[in-house]
Amino acid sequence: MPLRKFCITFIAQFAADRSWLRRNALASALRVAAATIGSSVLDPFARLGIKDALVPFSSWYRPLWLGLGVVAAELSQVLPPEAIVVDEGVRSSTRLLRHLELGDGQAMLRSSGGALGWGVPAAVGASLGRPDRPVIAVVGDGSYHFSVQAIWTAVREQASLVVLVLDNGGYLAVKRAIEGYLGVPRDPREHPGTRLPAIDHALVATGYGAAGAMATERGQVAAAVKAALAGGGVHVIGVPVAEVRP
Ligand SMILES: Cc1ncc(C[n+]2csc(CCOP(=O)(O)OP(=O)(O)O)c2C)c(N)n1
Ligand SMILES: [Mg+2]
Repeated sequence: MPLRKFCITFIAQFAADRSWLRRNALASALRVAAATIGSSVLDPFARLGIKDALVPFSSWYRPLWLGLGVVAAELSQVLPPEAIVVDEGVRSSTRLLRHLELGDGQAMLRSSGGALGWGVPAAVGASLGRPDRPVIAVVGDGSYHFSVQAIWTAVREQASLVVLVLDNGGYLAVKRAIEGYLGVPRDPREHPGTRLPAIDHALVATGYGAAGAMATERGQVAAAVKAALAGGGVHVIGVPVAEVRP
């Protein structure tokens, strides 16, 4: 198959695929293909990062991620009046908090320290300490995996909580720190060890006995959180989100 036709077929298949995980896997494959072939056709896509490369096609392409404003708005819709929200969203936090509407009876727990892995255990503690109040943790995909085993504790201790994993594909804060060090707004090069592609965070949680779900489209965050709160127990919801850059 000529290279041009291969590329068009590949990107069309990528865009049409309904599975977010498969689409990410295809994006990774495209990067590998670009590195292997070194083609002038594929290189721009891989160098820019596939998400950015697809922006021009956004009128017909269903995005891979949700905007944080959308996530916050949907969460605000379904937060019970006495909810406790735990935030370890790292780079996503500012935008999330800007759009999240919290009332007087609702509480927000955050850490002033920078040690990752605080969020999920803090949410477990909040739930065990205040079983009368719904607990919702919002954590980065990296932060989640720093202490994911706390999900097992939560299940074992019969806690009730909902964990939203904001999946921006890895350690964005580390990438941003490298760019800050270089003094550039965006460094298109690969930064080794900063990507966490194609992890099914919800499925990992099911291995610990929790319920897992994905929210990939508008309306699904609100629906998934509402259903999780109604059902009780421990729920992890994976939410692909946009990278936040200044
Ligand atoms: C215990 C610990 N290890 C490493 C770091 C360095 N670190 C700071 S932010 C970050 C990435 C966090 O990733 P994620 O939770 O996905 O948030 P994002 O930066 O993508 O918004 C890392 C590894 C840290 N702060 N604490
Ligand atoms: Mg991340």
